[in-house]
Amino acid sequence: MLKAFGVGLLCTLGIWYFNELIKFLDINKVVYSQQPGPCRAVEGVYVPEQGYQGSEDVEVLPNGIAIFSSGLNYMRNPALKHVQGRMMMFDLSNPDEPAKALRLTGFTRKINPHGISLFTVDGAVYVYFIHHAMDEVDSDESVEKFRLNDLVVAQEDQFYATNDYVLRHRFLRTLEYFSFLPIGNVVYYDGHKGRKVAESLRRANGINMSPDKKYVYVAEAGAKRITTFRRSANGDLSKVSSTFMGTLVDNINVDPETGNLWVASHPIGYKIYLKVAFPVGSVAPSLVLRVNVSEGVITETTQIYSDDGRNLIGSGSAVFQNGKVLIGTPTHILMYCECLTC
Ligand SMILES: [Ca+2]
Ligand SMILES: [Ca+2]
Repeated sequence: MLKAFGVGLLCTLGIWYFNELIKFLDINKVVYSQQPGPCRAVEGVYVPEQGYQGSEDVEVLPNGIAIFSSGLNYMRNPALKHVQGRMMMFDLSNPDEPAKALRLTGFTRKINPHGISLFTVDGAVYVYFIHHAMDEVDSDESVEKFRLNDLVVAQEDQFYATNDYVLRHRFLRTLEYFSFLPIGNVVYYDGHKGRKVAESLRRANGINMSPDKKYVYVAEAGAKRITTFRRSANGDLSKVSSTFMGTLVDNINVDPETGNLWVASHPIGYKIYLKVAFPVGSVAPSLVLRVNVSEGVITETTQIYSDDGRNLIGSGSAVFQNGKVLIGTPTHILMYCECLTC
């Protein structure tokens, strides 16, 4: 009897896992190309003799200056030794000018920038970004005890950040990637100390906040869904809704006027995994969505841009302003589009 129960349990778990794996990999999915208007690569991201530097996370200021992270080597992959970590800017009101590197002062080490968040106070713009130290040895004392992906600043030096991997060894992370276990989380730093404010997430990736700061949006890439939380005065989060998007959601930007989300994603699971594991030479498609929300609940989703990977490899972030869209990628170009249909 006990043996039969054990076999039944194993079979049930096996069927569940197989079903999750098939859903995640998107083996039979086809992505067709769609552009909202004329699109082209921004100059300055591709560096001759060094190659594509990437444009992982992009945000834009009200004056049209977009800030983005470039040269991410998230897994410290030797194949990406040609990338140089830079924080860069691009002027949406002067799109024929190339992107330029920002000069960082007071930080002498090489940067390896990932998710970013801009915060403005008294006319001064603060650029916060996740930095993965390249020379760090994994240890209990390591700053990479957690594996941060993105952050959103709520107040000066107070922010939420996502942990997309919890396990720390490279091999264990591969197992974690395909385990589908809900072990990711969101942490909140209140200016003095950090604490977990949301748990049981499946590879929490992009994070952002509504313009009125009532809601926090989290992209759960491992579950292909966007989860909304309501903020408490002390920074705690309580879940409002969770919506399956059918694509590996990456970074989220919020339109400051409408509150709509601009979500970049990876529509074919196995292709973005291969792109991360073998960044040079492999191709992954792109999909950008505009997501309408009302009181933290998704009400409508519109496809804005898609590509099978020939023109844009692995869309990781998208931002919209005044009829123009910028689409970032972890290891490829930064795409500029005029959006005639937005
Ligand atoms: Ca971000
Ligand atoms: Ca991300």
